[in-house]
Amino acid sequence: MSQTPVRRLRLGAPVLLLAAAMLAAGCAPDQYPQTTLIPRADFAREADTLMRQTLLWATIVFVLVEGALLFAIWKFRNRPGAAEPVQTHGNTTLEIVWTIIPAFILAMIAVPTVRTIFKTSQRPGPGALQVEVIGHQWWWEFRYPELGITTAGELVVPSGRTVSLEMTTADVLHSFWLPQFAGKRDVFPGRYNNLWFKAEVEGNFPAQCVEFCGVQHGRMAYRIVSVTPEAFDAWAANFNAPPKDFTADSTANPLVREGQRLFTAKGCGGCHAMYPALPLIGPNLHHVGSRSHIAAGTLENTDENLARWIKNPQEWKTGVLMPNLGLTDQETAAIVAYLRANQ
Ligand code: HEC
Ligand SMILES: [Cu+2]
Repeated sequence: MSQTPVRRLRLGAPVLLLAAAMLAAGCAPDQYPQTTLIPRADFAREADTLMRQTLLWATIVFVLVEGALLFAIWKFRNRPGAAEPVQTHGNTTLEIVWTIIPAFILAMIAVPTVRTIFKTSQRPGPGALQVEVIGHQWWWEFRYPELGITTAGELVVPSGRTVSLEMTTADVLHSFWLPQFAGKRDVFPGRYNNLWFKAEVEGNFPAQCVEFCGVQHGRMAYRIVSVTPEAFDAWAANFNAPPKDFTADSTANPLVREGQRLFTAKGCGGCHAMYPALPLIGPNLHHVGSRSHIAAGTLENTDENLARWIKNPQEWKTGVLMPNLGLTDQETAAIVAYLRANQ
């Protein structure tokens, strides 16, 4: 009998598993993976260097200890007629050596560890871009006090400039993580924790809340969008422009005007602000049309996904704190057009 089907299955299984995992994740692989192993900022490099140094010492210890163990097993294995090996009780030289060597290795790990802890706990100096990070069930809010900006889901930063994050939560504990740029810090109600980094590259990087915070913790993602300083200034200037009032503009697209009317009539404005710096219960939606993702970084910002979300947010994020407002397809399309026009 041929074994081909079995072999094909064996080869196919890992490929199928990978495909299934990607389907489960619901997305194509990101341009940049969500990993700490490719540092792209000063803070992340500190942690990475420490990790590599510690790993090096651990590898040396592992090779020496396992090597000695294997050697002893081989050398003193039982052989027919072999005499009992020499029995040693107490050897001062040996004891001094095996106390000094581990003490030396521990010092080689402890000194850089403590140094890195102190260095990464320092507050950045003046000139850093201040951003307030606020965790919510289940999305992250970003406020730029110096720029008068409140936004959500995407932390936009200029590359080459230190960003100082003051972080807290509006409800339960969450943990903010910048995989490629810095470490993780838990956020607590009524307390501010700091984290800082200076992005070395531009790009759109995925990240994820890392403290279990309720039913939709898994879909509490966000993006770190690093852009050139010029692009950042342009983004901030554009963001600061007040929202357009299409209802007052008789030449505006009627669908967009209807969308703006519905946005107020259906109560969206009770939870969502359209003004640049106004925080409300839900994410600030000023310029939501220009974000790369919606639903806390979990859905690509296409017209289809925006409509799907607005029509029934509970379908994608069960238990989410945005109610299903029972909109018709037409009403949804009008609101999508309005949100898109405001960017
Ligand atoms: C009771 C408050 C509430 C109301 C009313 C409400 N929302 Fe929301 N909305 C939220 C919350 C909370 C979120 C964040 C959900 C999450 O991702 O966990 C959200 C998320 C969103 C998002 C995604 C934003 C992003 O960047 O991820 C959009 C778009 C949105 N709402 C549009 C609307 C529209 C349009 C309406 C009116 C039809 C509306 N919302 C009504 C609370 C509300
Ligand atoms: Cu969380």
